[in-house]
Amino acid sequence: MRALIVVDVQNDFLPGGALAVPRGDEVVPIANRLMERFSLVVATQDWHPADHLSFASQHEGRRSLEQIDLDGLPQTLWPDHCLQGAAGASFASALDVFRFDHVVRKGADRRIDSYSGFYDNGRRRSTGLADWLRERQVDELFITGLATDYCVKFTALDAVREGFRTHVIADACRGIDAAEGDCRRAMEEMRDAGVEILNSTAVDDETGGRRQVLHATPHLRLIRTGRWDYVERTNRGGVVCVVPITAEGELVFVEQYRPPVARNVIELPAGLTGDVAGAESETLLAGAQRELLEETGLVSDQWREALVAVTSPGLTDETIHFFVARACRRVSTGGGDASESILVHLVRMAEVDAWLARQLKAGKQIDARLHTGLYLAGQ
Ligand code: VGL
Ligand code: ZN
Repeated sequence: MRALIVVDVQNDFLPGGALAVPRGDEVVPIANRLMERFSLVVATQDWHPADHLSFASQHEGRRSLEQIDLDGLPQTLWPDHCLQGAAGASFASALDVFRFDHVVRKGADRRIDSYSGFYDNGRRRSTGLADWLRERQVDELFITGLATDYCVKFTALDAVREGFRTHVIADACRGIDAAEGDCRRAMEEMRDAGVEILNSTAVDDETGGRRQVLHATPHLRLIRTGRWDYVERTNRGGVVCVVPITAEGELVFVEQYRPPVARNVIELPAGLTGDVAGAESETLLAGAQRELLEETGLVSDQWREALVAVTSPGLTDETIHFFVARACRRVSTGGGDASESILVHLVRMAEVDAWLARQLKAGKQIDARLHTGLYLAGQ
């Protein structure tokens, strides 16, 4: 799975900004066009407190572009830029920010700068980006943005180190070039580290035509690529499905009315992670635990991530993470949140086939994922 990373395309790095990158504005239309070709887009955002120690203004008698030692690390000094919440830190107004699936803010710790989207400059703290990408099966990254010789370079080098197949899209990047040749040297350094440098036209050719968003709602996008139409979820998390088994060896199913099939459907507890306001960065496991509790009232101490699989690859890019939860025990009534009306069924393993046959006879539908769960429960 591939993802596009748009690095620091923020007002302060555009012509007229506090730390203007020459012709930085030229990457905006290219980034917009590239974003149409990726189903996963991550943006990084330089996000400094007003007293950040990379600012020359914080060091008596120092000027921008001078080098100092900061906490044992070499640090280039910069004009004040990308102050948290200020207009200079906002993404370029012409950038299609609605296409971002995830935003990584960096440089918030005043004592250390953070050029890379993955780690601060001392590799003391991770931003969680590598894990976020791996959780979504991403193994290949395409990087664009500003500035070639700083944040693009450090992001690309860390991407290689984290094991991603990494490409930098040269015509979709611009650099500062404080010293003549900085950008050229940055490109060489990236190439020597194993980064593939290419042009956006090569990405266009490879991805076989643009992704047209035919329609978008808060939850779904209808996409056309070439002659194929399909559906994507807009949510930033993942989809989780739980195979719950009680201490007594019963499987736990849920039943609810599903409008698309106009039937009650027997399913496994499932849901989206990161769809709760205030918990957007919830992990997949935490999301699975929350869904199980909300829908069934059960908890478990024995979780295993059992399978990652696509569900209907002609229809959607949806990928589901299956978790098996053993020795589940009841702590509340379940039944879903206020908007849901969910029945919970506990069925002995040996009786599942006969029980499902009765449900079908009674006019209910059975979710195919349930059968995947039965297989995983037997493993
Ligand atoms: C950057 C210098 C300071 C960048 C950020 O985005 O390349 N450069 N802060
Ligand atoms: Zn900065």
